[in-house]
Amino acid sequence: MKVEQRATEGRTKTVLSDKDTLLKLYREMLLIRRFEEKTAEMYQAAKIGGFCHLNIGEEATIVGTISALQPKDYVYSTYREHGHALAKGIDARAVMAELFGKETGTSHGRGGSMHLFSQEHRFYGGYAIVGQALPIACGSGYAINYQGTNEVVMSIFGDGATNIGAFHEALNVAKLWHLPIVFVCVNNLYGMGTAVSRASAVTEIWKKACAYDMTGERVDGMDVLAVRRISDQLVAQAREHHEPSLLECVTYRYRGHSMSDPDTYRGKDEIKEWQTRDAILSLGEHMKKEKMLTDDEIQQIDEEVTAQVEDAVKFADESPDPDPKDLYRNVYADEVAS
Ligand SMILES: Cc1ncc(C[n+]2csc(CCOP(=O)(O)OP(=O)(O)O)c2C)c(N)n1
Repeated sequence: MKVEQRATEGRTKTVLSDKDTLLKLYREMLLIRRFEEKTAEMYQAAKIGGFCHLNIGEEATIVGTISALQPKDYVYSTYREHGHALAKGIDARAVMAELFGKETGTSHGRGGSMHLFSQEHRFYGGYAIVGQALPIACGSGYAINYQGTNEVVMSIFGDGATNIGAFHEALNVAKLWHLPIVFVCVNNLYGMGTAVSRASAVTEIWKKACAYDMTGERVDGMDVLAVRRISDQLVAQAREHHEPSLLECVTYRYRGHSMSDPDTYRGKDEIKEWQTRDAILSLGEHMKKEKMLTDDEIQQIDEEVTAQVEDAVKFADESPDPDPKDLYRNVYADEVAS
């Protein structure tokens, strides 16, 4: 499928050609790919329990959007969030340990795959309910305005979430109150086994922004440089003018909805066709053509990233389980002094 972009390219002046930036984007996408491949392996080996949703195929959308943020900006995600957590700078060890249910994990092993969280990294989860995080992201946006600071909130969700009431409530209030939020819809064309055209009356999700008089953009979510360029603009719009926006990134997940999905609702040819546009391979080819990267360097980056993931697995495996006596810890917040 050829994604028809909006006139984004024409509006965009920035050209992303700095070698260090491109290398960083490449390495981050590869880390997510290798991390998720290993996660699938560990799930099959029963080291990881519960539900588990992978980001494989969506790396350009993840890295292109989140890399446009500053460390103090906020990210809210969904249950498909391992890649988002890594892109926000959380250590692969802490993410893998959380998947293993260990005390050293981001949520001390209490959250698992769907509930990664790190206050330090301003990564505010990890939500299992479709559309759940959007109004909560508005709360962070409101707090930023109230406190007069200039952080930005990025709220990331799937196409399925845009048919949920909370999506419309959040966009309405964000526009009304001029909240500094970039709403990012990861349109991977399916919500579990349901194609977007069977669930949404409007399949071009960016158009839903017009109901709230909000900037709406659509970008090829397999092209990390295109995603980064438009994200830079929308993040600047949120930071400088406190205006929210909706960005639709059209992408594809190569694997089933979750590890337990037999993936029978779509043809193998469709998956193969999307894989011909793989974002990591494309950026590698682009950098080779521009003489920024050689085959040997690509091999070396892969070895380094693979070693990082192996180290995360070893760390998770050797980490302690939570102590049963702490079962009720963190169930309720500590009492706040009045
Ligand atoms: C309110 C609610 N309804 C139904 C579900 C069951 N459910 C889990 S994932 C999912 C599909 C969501 O698809 P989408 O938002 O496109 O995200 P993707 O999985 O494609 O990343 C559904 C219906 C849920 N978790 N929450």
